[in-house]
Amino acid sequence: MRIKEITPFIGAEISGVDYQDLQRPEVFERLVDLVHQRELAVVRGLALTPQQQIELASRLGRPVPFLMAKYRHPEHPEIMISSNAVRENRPVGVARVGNFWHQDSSYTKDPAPYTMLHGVDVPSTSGHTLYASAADVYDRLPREWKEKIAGRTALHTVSKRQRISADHVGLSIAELRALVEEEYPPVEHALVRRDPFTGRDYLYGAPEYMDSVVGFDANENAEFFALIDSVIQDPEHVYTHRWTTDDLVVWKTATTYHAATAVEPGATRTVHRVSIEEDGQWAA
Ligand SMILES: O=C(O)CCC(=O)C(=O)O
Ligand SMILES: [Fe+2]
Repeated sequence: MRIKEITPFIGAEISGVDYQDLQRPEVFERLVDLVHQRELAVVRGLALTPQQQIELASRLGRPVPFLMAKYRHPEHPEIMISSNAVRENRPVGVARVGNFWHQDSSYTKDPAPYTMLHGVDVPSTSGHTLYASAADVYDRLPREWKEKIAGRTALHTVSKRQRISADHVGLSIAELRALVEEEYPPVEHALVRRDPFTGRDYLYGAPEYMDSVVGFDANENAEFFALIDSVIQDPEHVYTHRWTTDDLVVWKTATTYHAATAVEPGATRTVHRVSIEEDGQWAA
């Protein structure tokens, strides 16, 4: 087993382990520890069946079946197929998942703490995933902004990113908005939180999943969102994960900002995604 830090800010990469090796508790615990300490861990070249991916996920917590049943893996509801492929005129999975900067499911009250992706069919020259550490983002905020946001909360919402589905045909934008608000009412989260594993403060909230900071006026809000967009996306502090087949990538959802990049025309990309709820075992 070889381990290296990917960047000084985020990520650890493990190579030279297979599924059998990960059955050894000390090897699996090393992986979990790297996720906790580095926000994100990549295991390169880990061939896995869907069943094995679910087995690994269930040692980290409780895999949760994806909300929309039609995009679940047909035999394994815990796996969501994130894919732009089309087979027999039907989409194999959900296309364009997470193609904007976000922290997973922050618009919900209690997001699952881990996400795990397995690269099943991945192009090498596009469809990368960008990652930034929310603790590093917080560290890089100007001091006056750290003071301005101290103790504040923000309203998180999925409405900016709501997808139009067949059920929505005929609705006005206002009606659609009302429907989304009913299904996913805005939730309030503290803007600055402390990671129990590293003890570091981190920023919680991405502009695409936030409505506003409570107590900010429209100008302050716009200024703050523009600032954090630029801090999150600073190329010097972003890790670009270029997928290779059978990469397993695991991250802490709260402290990891990420964005999937576009897939080049003509290429297909399929990753298997498992969202993992806390079951207490790894609570700090
Ligand atoms: O497929 C990817 O590159 C990541 C998409 C994403 O945001 C997610 O799976 O949470
Ligand atoms: Fe995501």
